[in-house]
Amino acid sequence: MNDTIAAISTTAGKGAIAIIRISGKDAIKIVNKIFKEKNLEKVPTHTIHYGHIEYNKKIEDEVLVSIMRAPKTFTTEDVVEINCHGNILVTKKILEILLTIGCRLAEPGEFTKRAFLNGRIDLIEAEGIMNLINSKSEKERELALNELGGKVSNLIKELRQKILEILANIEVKIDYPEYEDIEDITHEQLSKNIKEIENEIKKILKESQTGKLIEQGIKTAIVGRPNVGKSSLLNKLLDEEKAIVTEIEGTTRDTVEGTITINGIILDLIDTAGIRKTDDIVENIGVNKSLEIIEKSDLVLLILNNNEELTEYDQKLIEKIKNKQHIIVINKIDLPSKINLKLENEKNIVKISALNQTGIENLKQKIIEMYNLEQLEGKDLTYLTNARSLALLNQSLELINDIKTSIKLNQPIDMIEIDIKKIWELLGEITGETYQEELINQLFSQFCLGK
Ligand SMILES: Nc1nc2c(ncn2[C@@H]2O[C@H](COP(=O)(O)OP(=O)(O)OP(=O)(O)O)[C@@H](O)[C@H]2O)c(=O)[nH]1
Ligand SMILES: [Mg+2]
Repeated sequence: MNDTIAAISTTAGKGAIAIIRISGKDAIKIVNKIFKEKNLEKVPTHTIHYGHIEYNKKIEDEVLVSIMRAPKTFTTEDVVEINCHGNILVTKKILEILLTIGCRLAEPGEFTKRAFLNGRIDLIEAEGIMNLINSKSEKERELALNELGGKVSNLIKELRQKILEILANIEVKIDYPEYEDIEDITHEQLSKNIKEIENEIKKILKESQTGKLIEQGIKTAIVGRPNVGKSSLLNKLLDEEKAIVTEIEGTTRDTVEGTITINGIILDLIDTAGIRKTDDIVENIGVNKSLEIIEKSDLVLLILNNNEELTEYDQKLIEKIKNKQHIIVINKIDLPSKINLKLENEKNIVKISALNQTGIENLKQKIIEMYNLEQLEGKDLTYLTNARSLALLNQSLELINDIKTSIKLNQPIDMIEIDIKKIWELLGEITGETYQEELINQLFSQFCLGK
């Protein structure tokens, strides 16, 4: 942490401008050595300076240099940003010079890591930065901004505060038994307190499921026998002729993918090869892949042909998707109905004609209902999304179950207190208030270089 780090903070492609970022106690001194026009060590903080980078009497580029002195900077250290021309040869050259005259190349995520270690942001905010950089939809961007802005952190901090109060109550009685006016915390009281904490954790976990949808989208597989109209449906949903449609069975042999957004949620659509028994080697590989895709997807759209009786393969597929989130789509309703489908208790059936483009909106509406996407509009997106945090919340719930058992068994309060403390620590790992160095290194290494 004592050295001064540098990295190119913009992407490697061509652009009008690229930014090289330098952070550390010698940041200004080092850049000053190659800035031609003026003495940057003398300029006020948070100012921008026009000039040239010169090294070994050679001008390398015309630049704007931002000087930001500690502590009001991203890392809380002295930070300099060089805006140069956006060509990889130019940026690399300037970076090389910086590395020769005293900077060390930053590791991926090291700027953000310093911001965290110096206490400017917590782990949820750091992860928010990463999520913002990686966000693919408008909703995901909003969610990341809430993480970044500390809203999500506050949720956890409030929960920890409540636990701390319970702990304080217990401790006071243990440390000062002579104070008669402090009431003993009873098992009954404790049980009530723990129930409250449990409810809050469960609420965050439940809402986080939606967060996961926003972040990861819904992997949607379109499956069915050959020729039922899977590719036709994909094309209609995407509003482009992405997959080949013919009257020949087995047209789609490998998967075709596309993406649509419904109420801000990304649907990753995968059109698959029609499922049947075949001797064609290529088609057979496609069929097996289709079966695999069913396993891996979040939502299955099983397409059946309204104009044909169900076959053995249709039945097999209905059986296969029974325990998955699914919608049965009966296609070709423009043709006479010959389908003999009896499905009691099946709520999710939609009838369409991919050819005439009828029922497509109903299908979308069904998906909106299934995932409560309606409610997502205007909803406060304050919840945790990453697997690390969710695992910690689940561990906390397990401990709560242990505590509930201990209370039932009337175990001494100071024994139970140990588990309560553990929950407090686990929740601290979410925000990074309690952390292990190894975890921190691993986490920040997932960041982009220069961030
Ligand atoms: N009448 C009618 N024909 C349709 C409809 N949807 C698709 N078809 C026709 O059915 C045939 C097969 O359509 P595809 O979309 O290629 O079917 P698929 O399920 O992708 O078939 P494979 O890729 O072979 O598994 C084509 O001739 C389509 O024009 C529909 O709603 N009504
Ligand atoms: Mg097809």
